[in-house]
Amino acid sequence: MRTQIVIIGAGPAGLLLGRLLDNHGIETVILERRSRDHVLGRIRAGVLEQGTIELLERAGVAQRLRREGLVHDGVEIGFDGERHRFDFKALIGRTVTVYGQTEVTHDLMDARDASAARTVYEAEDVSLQGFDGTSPVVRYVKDGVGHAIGCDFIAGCDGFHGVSRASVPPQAMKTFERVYPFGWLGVLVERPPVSDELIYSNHESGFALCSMRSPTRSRYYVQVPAGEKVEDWPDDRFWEELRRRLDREASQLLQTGPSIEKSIAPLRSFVAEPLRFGRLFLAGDAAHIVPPTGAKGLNLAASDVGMLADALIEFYEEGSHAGMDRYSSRALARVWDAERFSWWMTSILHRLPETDAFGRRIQRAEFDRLRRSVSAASAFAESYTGIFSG
Ligand code: FAS
Ligand code: PHB
Repeated sequence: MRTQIVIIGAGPAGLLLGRLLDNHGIETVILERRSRDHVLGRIRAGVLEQGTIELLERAGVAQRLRREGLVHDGVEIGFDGERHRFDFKALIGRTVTVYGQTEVTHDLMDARDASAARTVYEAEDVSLQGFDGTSPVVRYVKDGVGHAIGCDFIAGCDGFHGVSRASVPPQAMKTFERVYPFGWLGVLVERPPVSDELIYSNHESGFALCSMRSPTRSRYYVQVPAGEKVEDWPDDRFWEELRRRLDREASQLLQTGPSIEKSIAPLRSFVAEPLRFGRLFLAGDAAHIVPPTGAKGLNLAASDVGMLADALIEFYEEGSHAGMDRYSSRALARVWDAERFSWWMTSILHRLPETDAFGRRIQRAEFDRLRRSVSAASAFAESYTGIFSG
């Protein structure tokens, strides 16, 4: 079998890349290790930047997002019982939209299913060969039968634990990593959110986040030590800890209920360089990971995909290699900007081992500076809403 581009992974990065290329008549095959339902069952990101929405519109999958997405003009940050609202619209004229990654994935899957493009779910033992030459081959097993697909290029969109980055010879890649000694315990609950906008809270017991998926469905997180197990966190314990970490008003308005999903996400900062190895390109979590504090993970994946799609379209339509040659450096500039912001936001909002009395005063000073300085608040608004000056 042969195609133009094999995309590994049917998460948001792989599906969005497939759509953007499909719209230019470029043939792709997506190989996904899990079932469609398993991919849709993951509860991940919740906040979309304007740039991501523009890409989804370009991909022709933003209709439901436009109807159901919740446009937010700002967010609130709480510190030891106080809360301050950052009005992005007033500060820099931009907004963000709350629309779950699950819904983005659903919309992309539905569009792909309605097209002639091929997706193989539950593709096992995916392996990559020949991407350092001119005729890459991707092999996989489906229902016990081995298959091989010859292609022009491979897009590794298979997440942090995928096979693509692992297929690159270690000496050809540099990695940069910081693993945080805590994770986020997240709960989904069929209750109205505690506030119309997100509340990021720094409490001496630890970080908490109040988010949502719709006017009737909320998403909450509390920071927990690394190694914690979901089974050690019955709902009552979760609600008690979340209440403790919120200001009085939010704590009183909080509507609790039975969790419909509960999971713990580890936090790390990670970047692999470069993002191109011959005819293999990495995009999304396959190439980098950010702590979710800055709501960048999904948006960064979309940003990579937009750049990679433009480069591949330019190659097929104009025969130019310029975009492909520039992809890694262009994408990495945006990646490191998001890594910096996500690390900074994580460091000012979480209880870190080094958050001694001095560290806590520094966190307080950061909060006060954000509240008092329009330029500091505007810089925060630019990073959070995804303005990249690269
Ligand atoms: P994904 O990991 O979403 O998709 C990769 C796909 O490749 C998966 O479907 C996987 O099954 C498949 N795959 C893996 N190995 C394969 C193989 N060998 N063969 C074939 N397929 C293979 N970001 C936020 O902004 N906010 C959040 O709150 C947030 N929470 C998160 C919680 C968790 C537990 C995780 C892991 C990430 C979270 N993220 C969050 C980040 C997340 O949203 C990612 O940035 C986003 O999923 C990136 O999309 P992809 O790059 O497509 O990777
Ligand atoms: C979410 O709604 O899941 C969410 C929102 C903002 C973040 C992280 C997660 O920074």
